[in-house]
Amino acid sequence: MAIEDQAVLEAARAVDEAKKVVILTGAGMSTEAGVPDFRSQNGWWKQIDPRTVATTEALEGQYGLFHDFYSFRIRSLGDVRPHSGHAVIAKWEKQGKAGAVATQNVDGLHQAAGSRQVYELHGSILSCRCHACGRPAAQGTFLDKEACPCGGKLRPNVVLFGESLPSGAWDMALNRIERADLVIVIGTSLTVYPVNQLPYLTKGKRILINMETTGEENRFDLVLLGKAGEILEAVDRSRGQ
Ligand code: BV8
Ligand code: ZN
Repeated sequence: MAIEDQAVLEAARAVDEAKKVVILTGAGMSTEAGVPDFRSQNGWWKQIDPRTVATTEALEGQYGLFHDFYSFRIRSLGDVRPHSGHAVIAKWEKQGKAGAVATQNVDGLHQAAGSRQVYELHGSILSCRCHACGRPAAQGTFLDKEACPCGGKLRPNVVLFGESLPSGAWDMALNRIERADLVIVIGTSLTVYPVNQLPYLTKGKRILINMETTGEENRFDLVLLGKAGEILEAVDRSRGQ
């Protein structure tokens, strides 16, 4: 049996044996649905460094660039649909197997695939608000580059660099990970703090599924290198053996 098949079988057994599974995902979970990630070859970071645009400085000082970056991403989500890997995770939740999904993604694909316990640690691009007064704003109003009635600038409800994470989502994700007996980390370079600390806060088993190595492999019990969708389907097919 090929090594990777052995790893797939081991992962399937770990899922079968686990009572409380938490899934932690990053941008690599969305690329097979057509959403570019941030740091690999054709990721966002290659064209534009989001660390200079996904910031309150850009929002307040370079609104044109900020607005271009986010309106392009909102529009490109238009016909994006979840892929088979999202469907596997939603299925495991329905089977009472996967307890929760903690995601760094802002695209809503886990929810679109049917996952219900989703903690959006970096917020969501699907809704907007006024940066000055906090009043909710329709996505179309943001896309039309209109200002809030108070005169403030509109922005998506994502967590920008330098902003703190939504405390509700963070507390719930932390609580579930601390109590989990299996945490599966999928499609993240583990470079963004503080989410990159979460995998190590579980007493349970840690599995990493990623296209590239992250340098953190030695901190995981099992590492499967490859495409999230394909690996999740293979693990799901191998369950019950
Ligand atoms: C905070 C929302 C404090 C917006 C995002 C210096 C050192 C250490 C830390 C810092 C530092 N300077 C500043 C910091 C803190 C900073 C940080 O970590 N910076 C990094 C860049 C060093 N963090 C923050 O600012 C956070 N806030 O710390 O607040 C605080 C506390 C109290 C009060 C006030 C403040 C906020 C961070 C949130 C930023 N917002 N997103 C938006 O989306 O536009 S981050 C952004 O990066 C996305 O959310 C993205 O998901 C996230 C993480 O990246 P990944 O998901 O890992 O994506 P990436 O492309 O990197 O990796 C994808 C991986 O998948 C790759 O490895 C690839 O190989 C793999 N892959 C690709 N395709 C597939 C695949 N794998 C499998 N299958 C595939 N098909
Ligand atoms: Zn306002």
